[in-house]
Amino acid sequence: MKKIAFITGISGQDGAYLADLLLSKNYHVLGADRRTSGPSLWRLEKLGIANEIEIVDCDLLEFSNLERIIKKYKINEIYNLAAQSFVASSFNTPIYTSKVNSLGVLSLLELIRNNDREIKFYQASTSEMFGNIKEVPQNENTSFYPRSPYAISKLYSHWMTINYREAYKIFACSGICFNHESPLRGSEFVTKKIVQSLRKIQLDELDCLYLGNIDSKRDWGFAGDYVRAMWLMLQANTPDDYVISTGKTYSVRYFIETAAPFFNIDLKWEGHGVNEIGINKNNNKIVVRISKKFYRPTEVDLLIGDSSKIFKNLNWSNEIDIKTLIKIMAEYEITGNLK
Ligand code: NAP
Ligand code: G4F
Repeated sequence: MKKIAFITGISGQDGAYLADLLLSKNYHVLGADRRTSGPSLWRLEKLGIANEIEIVDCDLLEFSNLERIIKKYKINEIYNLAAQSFVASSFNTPIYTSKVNSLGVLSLLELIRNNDREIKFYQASTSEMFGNIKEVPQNENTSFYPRSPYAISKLYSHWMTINYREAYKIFACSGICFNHESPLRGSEFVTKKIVQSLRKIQLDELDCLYLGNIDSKRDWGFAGDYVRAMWLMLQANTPDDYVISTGKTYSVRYFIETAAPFFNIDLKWEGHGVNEIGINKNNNKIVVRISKKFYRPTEVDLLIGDSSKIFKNLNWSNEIDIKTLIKIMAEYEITGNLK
């Protein structure tokens, strides 16, 4: 009998890579997709797996459809990846963000508690919970100081996951993932925005890339590596929480500088703060400008993870480093090919 995995957020970046991994391990994959006015399964199509997944109509805010799914299928593992995941948006939609990212998770945990406590549960937690960091690098014991409605909503569900594990002995795990990217990353996130815009500049379809704080630093890994960690967590002997990261950190500025040459752009910087500009030395055109519009009311300046616990317990480490990640993302913009 095939194991059944239920993935919420199947239409997102991680949902697609995780589905691909689980199919390769012979799971029956049930993917939750909510109704949207446009096509939502393009990532699964890009990976060539759209027809291998059973899609179920499901919004995390609709308890009744979650309940129908849990009662209908004999689910072995739930990977809760669905979220309003864009930090910047959460400042404008704090109530909506909290409903999906906090109460949506609680609904799933309640359904497991009341229907089938054998179901294993993965919660997509985030390094954003460290926020105004209290130590460098951040590990599972570092205290949290969230700096956005998004991070606060995720902290709620992180603790709820731990509470259901301790109170009801549910196999519930929280993966504290640091930023992970890929060619299938959403266009609103900075890495994808950079490579997409640089490609358009190269093709004369865009004059200039507008960014916010280019000096913030992130621990960027590859999504394909991170979904492997999620799966490993649910195969362990005991449920636990893990930091998933590369242990290296780079600025947004570094990301742009490293990506630019793939698009025949040779960058130099002039000016400071909001007046800083990035000039293409090849033609003296301004290709990067700073816009206050992309600053956040409260920023997370630096993230860098320590994943020694998951390396020691589950033998996980990342395989793709930052330079390879940038290369993969840049080449995808040019060729449109994933593999
Ligand atoms: P993503 O690409 O933004 O995908 C989010 C998914 O959630 C989409 O499939 C989206 O569906 C779905 N969703 C949003 N609201 C929903 C709702 N009310 N009901 C059902 N589905 C809903 O995010 P990702 O990068 O794959 O990240 C996956 C998870 O990991 C998220 O929970 C994110 O917060 C967390 N995380 C991500 C990172 C990272 O660096 N990528 C790091 C740490 C944690 P639509 O397509 O319909 O919008
Ligand atoms: O790419 P970002 O929007 O990712 P952020 O905010 O770090 O959040 C991502 O990673 C989290 C894990 O740490 C996830 F939980 C979350 O769901 C999401 O996947 O921004 C990265 C950095 C920020 O410091 C931001 O201020 O880039 C800076 N930035 C500068 N200019 C920009 C821009 N970010 C975006 N999105 N757009 C800009 O124009």
